[in-house]
Amino acid sequence: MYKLFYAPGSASMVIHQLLIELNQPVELVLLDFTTDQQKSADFRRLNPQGRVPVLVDDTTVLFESAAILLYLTEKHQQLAPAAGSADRALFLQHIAFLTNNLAPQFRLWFYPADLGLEQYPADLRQQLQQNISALWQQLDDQLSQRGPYLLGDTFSAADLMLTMYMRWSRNMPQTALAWPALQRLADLVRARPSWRQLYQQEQLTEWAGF
Ligand SMILES: N[C@@H](CCC(=O)N[C@@H](CS)C(=O)NCC(=O)O)C(=O)O
Repeated sequence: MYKLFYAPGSASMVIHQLLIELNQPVELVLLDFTTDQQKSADFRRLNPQGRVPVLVDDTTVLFESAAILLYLTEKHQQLAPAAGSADRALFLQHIAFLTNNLAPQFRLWFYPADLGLEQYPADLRQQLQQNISALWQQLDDQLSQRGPYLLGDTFSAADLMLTMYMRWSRNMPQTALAWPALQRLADLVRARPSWRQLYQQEQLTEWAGF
């Protein structure tokens, strides 16, 4: 059985929802961020950065949500296009785009300490919001041309990842739901039984959409 180290609503949620979608039983190990459990020596042996998610699959220990997502979709041959296909190329591009662009902006937004700051001055905060909004605009343009999912008519694990990032914007001055094609994709993902199960298991409430 898989073991997933997680914190509610964090970068582990895409992997948690994916495992539900794949119908895979999983042992969930909750890390309490309020007591910095993710920085313990034991957990750092699994991920030296002390961050979730970490997936354990027998002797394989994997961190980085994008790598775990690709590993699981490949292993179970579901929720990702076949290797070598044109859609696969697009799928890989989406995963790389999201983790190389949205994720670092959100990391900065939520962790000013990464820049040695306790909190951001207003102009820096505004700049981060603008950077994220520009990415929402790019994704919305793309989805308006070919949606409702990132792969057009085909739902994939990339949509789970995008929805997770959208959720993180819920308390920002401009939330991702201000963009109609993004709202449509979020509504589709949030209508899935896996989303409801995820919310129950992680005891999430905000931005439920159901
Ligand atoms: N690039 C990593 C980022 C992981 C990450 O930043 N996780 C955050 C939660 S969203 C975390 O564990 N934060 C705890 C900390 O930094 O102490 C991934 O996508 O897996």
